[in-house]
Amino acid sequence: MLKKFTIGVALASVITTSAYAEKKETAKEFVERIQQESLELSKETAAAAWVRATYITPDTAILASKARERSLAFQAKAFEQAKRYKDAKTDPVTARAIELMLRGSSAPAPNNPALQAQLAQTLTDMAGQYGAGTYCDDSGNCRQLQELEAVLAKSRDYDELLDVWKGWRTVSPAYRSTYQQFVAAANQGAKDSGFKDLADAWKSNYDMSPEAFTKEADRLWNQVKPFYNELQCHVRAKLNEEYGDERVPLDQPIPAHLLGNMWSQTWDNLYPLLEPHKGVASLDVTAALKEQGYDELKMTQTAEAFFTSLGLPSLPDSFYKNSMIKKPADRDVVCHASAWDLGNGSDPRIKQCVEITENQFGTLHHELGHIYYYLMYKDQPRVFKGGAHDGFHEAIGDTIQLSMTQSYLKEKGLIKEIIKSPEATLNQQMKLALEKIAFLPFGKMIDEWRWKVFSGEIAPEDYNKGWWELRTQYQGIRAPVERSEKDFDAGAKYHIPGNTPYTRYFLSFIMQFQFHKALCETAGFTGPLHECSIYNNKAAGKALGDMLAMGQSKPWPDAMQALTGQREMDASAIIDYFAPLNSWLKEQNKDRQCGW
Ligand code: X8Z
Ligand code: ZN
Repeated sequence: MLKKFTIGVALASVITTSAYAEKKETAKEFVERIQQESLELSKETAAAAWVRATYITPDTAILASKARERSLAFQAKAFEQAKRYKDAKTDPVTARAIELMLRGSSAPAPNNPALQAQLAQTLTDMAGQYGAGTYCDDSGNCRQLQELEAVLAKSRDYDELLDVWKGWRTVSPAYRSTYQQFVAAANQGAKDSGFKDLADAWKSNYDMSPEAFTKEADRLWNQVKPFYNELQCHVRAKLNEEYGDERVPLDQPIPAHLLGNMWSQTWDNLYPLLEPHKGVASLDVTAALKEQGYDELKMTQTAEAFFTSLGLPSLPDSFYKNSMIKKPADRDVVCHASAWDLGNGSDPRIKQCVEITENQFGTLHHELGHIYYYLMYKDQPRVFKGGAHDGFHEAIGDTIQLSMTQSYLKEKGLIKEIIKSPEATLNQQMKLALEKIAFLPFGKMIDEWRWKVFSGEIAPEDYNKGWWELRTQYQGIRAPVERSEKDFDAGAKYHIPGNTPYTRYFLSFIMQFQFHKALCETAGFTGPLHECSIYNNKAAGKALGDMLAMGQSKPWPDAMQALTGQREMDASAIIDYFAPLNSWLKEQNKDRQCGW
């Protein structure tokens, strides 16, 4: 999750300015005052939220929730004031600032203080319950999420997989009604801020109308859908070989617990089952990290070294001092990885329960992508501190990971030899597609569900039914056992109780290939993109850093253009990147009945 404390989140309740003085304030003065006050208040909100996320107790719930409530009260008031400047004649910078202030945050403040409290409390409670979530099986073996995830990653035992899949989903029903209360309060907040509902508010963050954004996301999905369908078809066939016709019928959606991931969102843990050419160019980075004694710190520093190789600055000492990179043994924390922009750019931190695996190594790069965004835009006015849009923020660290090629890994001693052959390319592409292509429909459907929940199209009594309809429609997967409205399967995914919008990741997974392509061109690379690494390339680093430094001071197409020369999001880069795998999959599937 990307935590940002923009005006939306952190506005103080201490406006003492009289109505008369407010009236005389120019738009520019108004923007300056609000930023100042919001900065002041955010110290408290952020400190409380950090302590809450890294120390889950009933006491920290009270502190974080109260701080959030104060912040919402300020937000509501500032929003009311900002409306007056909506069409004010002013300079372009101030006009952009006002426009951003009038955008919907992920949880806009309702005007009613009781609803502000309800919003603050429901959010704090749900995230805490998710973070502390534990499943104890019949034999009294109690495990938390990352332990359960490890089973899904490795085991191929149908019943064991089913047990942990169902087990994790015993945690979320406890906050199903809390979620309903959250929706009521946040929807009211969206309405009080001039939006139809919370979905409308979320979709209004992309420098285009909400309607245009819906179409845009659909357009991108339609670009990648045929490729996803090929992948799904092939994976189903391989799982059918592994588990048999009864468990994985060839004309049905895939049972969700067999895909190597708690939410079936990325499937790269199935790579051993799906490796096109057995044993060619072994890519077991996890084993290498373990063998070479990497620990949490060394993994983080190695990720940092990629960014500094581009000419970007070193992380401040405070980053290592204040971040949480290891799961504490003695207390509950929210393990879901996140990056935090504290201290007005001077105290960036990550929070991640790092394990020594390739996946976690990737996530560290992802989080540092957020951190480098914070560092590069730290001198922007507060209101411009943010990604060009939220998908940009999510895409930076992932773009770097696309440069972790065989040559890079060899240089770091994480693989023994570089193997260049069509077979090796296919293997690599399969592994990456199981992460990047498998993710796309998941990235899209999460907010499809929420948009419908917020608009009322999915009623509270249909939460679970609506969830599984979309899971099947988009991903071609199904629940492995009968589910009911006693369950809250959407709530088993962090971003639902954490209330982090999710379309950002769908966009990111598409844009990161555009970014990779552009940076490789800047670096003067002329070969196939899957062989390009921008490691050590200062020209690419400069192009990236310049874009990051813009923050959200300009509409996102300007940032996109600065980096790529294009003004649009476009899936052709990701499709082209995977061209070898795409044609191989079509060949594999030619006698199969695809679809579900
Ligand atoms: O939540 C995250 C990051 C933090 S912003 C670890 N991601 C999504 C997820 O885990 O579901 C990264 C990719 C998708
Ligand atoms: Zn992120």
